[in-house]
Amino acid sequence: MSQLIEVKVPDIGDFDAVPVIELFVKVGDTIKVDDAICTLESDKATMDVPSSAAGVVQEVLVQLGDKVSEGVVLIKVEAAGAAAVAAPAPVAAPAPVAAAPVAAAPAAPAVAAGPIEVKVPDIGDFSEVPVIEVFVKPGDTVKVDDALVTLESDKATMDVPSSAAGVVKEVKVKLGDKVSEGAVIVVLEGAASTGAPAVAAPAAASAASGSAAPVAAPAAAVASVATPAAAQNLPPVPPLGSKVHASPSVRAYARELGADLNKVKPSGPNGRILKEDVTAFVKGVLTAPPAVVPAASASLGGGLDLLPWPKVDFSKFGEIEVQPLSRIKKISGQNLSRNWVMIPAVTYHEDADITDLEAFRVQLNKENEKGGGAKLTMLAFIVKACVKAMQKYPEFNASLDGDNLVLKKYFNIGFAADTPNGLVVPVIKNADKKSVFEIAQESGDLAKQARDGKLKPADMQGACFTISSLGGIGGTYFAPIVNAPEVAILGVNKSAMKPVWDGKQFVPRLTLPLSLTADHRVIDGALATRFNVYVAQLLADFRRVAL
Ligand code: CAO
Repeated sequence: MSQLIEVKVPDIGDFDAVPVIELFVKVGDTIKVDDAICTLESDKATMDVPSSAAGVVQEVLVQLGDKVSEGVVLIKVEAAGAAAVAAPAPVAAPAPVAAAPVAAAPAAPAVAAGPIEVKVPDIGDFSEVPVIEVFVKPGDTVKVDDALVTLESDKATMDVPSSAAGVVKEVKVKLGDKVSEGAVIVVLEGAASTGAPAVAAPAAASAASGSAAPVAAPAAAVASVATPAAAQNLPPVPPLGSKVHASPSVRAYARELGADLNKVKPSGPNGRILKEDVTAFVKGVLTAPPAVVPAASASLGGGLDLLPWPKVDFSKFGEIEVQPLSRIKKISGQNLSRNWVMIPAVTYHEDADITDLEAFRVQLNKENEKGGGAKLTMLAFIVKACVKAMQKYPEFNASLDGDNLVLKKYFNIGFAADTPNGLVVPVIKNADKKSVFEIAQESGDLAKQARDGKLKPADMQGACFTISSLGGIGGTYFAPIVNAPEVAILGVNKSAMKPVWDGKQFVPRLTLPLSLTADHRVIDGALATRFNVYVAQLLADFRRVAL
């Protein structure tokens, strides 16, 4: 008859509320006695919890990141027969290799400098355990808690930390040596010891409780090891069921670098991951060219999945000349590419009737000629109209910051300026507080400085909204690219006389084409069109700006 057996966290000595960092089983898995169920890792120790029962996993009661203590049920296993059930009788578990108590004991008096032997502490039931890694050599300076060697039996991997700080005078073990409690690992000198290592008492691990007849329990219920105290964060989540074979110090090293041990190719004995393997993996990731994703997976939509840029020998087809891109073109090119790719932008078009405004502008400029004042430009009127529209529709004076929308209470307007070296965007600060004359004067000055390459970084910072005017050149409509982190940009082309139906007849009206591109994450189509219509109304009758 089948029966359900709870597999619990056995006695793990002094440890309590230890996070589950790896989980090796899932519902439906068939496991044997001694198969690892999960790995627990505190800041002091990494422990594999082996199963005390054999059978099929019916329930997994813990998740990655859960904190567990002795007695917590990890899984429920349906055992096919009595022979598969583990003994409820307590078995001896290896004691945790205590590292921190050495360093943490504030009361321990400092010992005068001199040779100090660092020995294998109490490692529970283990003896004659092979040394599989040696981390130090003569001349190295070690701190208390630094891993000196890794020992590995068939049940446990343990880092032996140093119980003192100092300079390594002699390393008494080499790879493959078998050591037991009390064996000298290194001799340190010129150091102050913090006292004798305090080790946790050997723990008795109770295996899974089952109601059936007891059979032989696993020899070591918990493998206990020490890690550098610094490593506290959980590593990248490994895929369920995978078993990474690495010492605690290597795990800590991988965690520090953010390397997923499941992806690291082991080169150590029995498929063990060495520190060098982690280093090689990280180097490989950093130096690898961007992966070309096969077309089949491109359709899944992850990443950009772009083909590499075409490499063509143009000289094969005719004479060529190679010119390096200007600094401005290189910088703006990167920004434009990012904005084009990352912003779900839509462009909305509107025609503004500027017949009266243009007549007004020409009239004012005539009057002004006599006084020698700044020439009024259409751009200055458009800046003023946009500020008014942004005051009415504040979403246009905003930036996305994660899940937040940052609404600005100031009105700085950038305008695209074409220069011999490329496009720059000087900014008219606090345009809401400036007159059209002042804006015309300032934009003229900034445009000149831009063409002369004299703009300072501060002149190009802090814009809330941008206007790109091609009106002096021509064009009908275009689709400008939003200048992130702004959420909208207004493109302007050359005004032209167009026949407009006034209800009775066609009349010639000076029409200004507007092209508003807006970030759809912040501004939807209805709002964008309202903004555009409002700007057109303001330009059609500029008295509205004063309202
Ligand atoms: N319709 C008709 N005529 C226009 C006009 C418009 N929308 N805008 C300007 N003009 C006229 C001006 O009145 C001026 O005529 P006059 O010499 O007879 O007075 C002439 O065109 C030249 O104007 P301008 O372009 O030099 O001056 P501006 O103040 O309008 O613009 C600036 C200044 C800096 C915006 C402009 O010089 C510029 O660099 N524009 C290019 C912007 C750009 O490259 N945008 C594309 C960026 S990519 O998205």
